[in-house]
Amino acid sequence: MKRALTPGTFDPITSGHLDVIARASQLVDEVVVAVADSQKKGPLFTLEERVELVRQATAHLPNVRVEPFKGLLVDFAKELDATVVVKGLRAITDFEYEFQMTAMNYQLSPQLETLFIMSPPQYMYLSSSIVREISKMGGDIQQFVPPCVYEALKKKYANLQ
Ligand code: COD
Repeated sequence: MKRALTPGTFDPITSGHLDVIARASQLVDEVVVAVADSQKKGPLFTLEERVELVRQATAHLPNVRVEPFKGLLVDFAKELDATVVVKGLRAITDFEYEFQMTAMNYQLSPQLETLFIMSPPQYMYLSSSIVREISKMGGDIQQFVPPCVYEALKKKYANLQ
């Protein structure tokens, strides 16, 4: 069985993330969406909330499951017997950061392959941080996120006001 990890912070999951996960699920037997703790990023949603939103957003994809993780991605891949990491690549600004992480992961675990799926044009500039900002300022983010995230963001910012 070929198992891939699609890791991220998913704070929150966007349509761009979902596109990568769905396309990865066509390539392997099973995709595990690995939701990182990412405490140093000071996420808006808790780890449990992010996992739950990813679960709801990917419920229609039968070979996708969602797991939280803390610690190194390479260790989590070993634990789950995953041999591939699939990530999304947006416009050029992503490249240096992704390149650095891929190079370090390769040093730590050469047998773990990293594949990149290029973002389609409509999601090329979409990020969780932009979605959070637009939502916080009352803008319409419906076209950028799954419905569960739209509702969760509305609720989160209403509670924070
Ligand atoms: N279109 C396509 N892809 C997208 C889009 C989009 N619109 N938005 C995001 N993506 C891709 C990103 O390029 C990334 O590959 C992935 O989705 C996740 O994005 P984020 O922003 O949710 O997550 P990040 O970048 O914060 O995730 C970083 C990790 C959690 C993967 C990384 O920090 C990690 O592996 N942490 C674990 C600790 C570890 O092993 N550290 C050492 C790394 S060398």
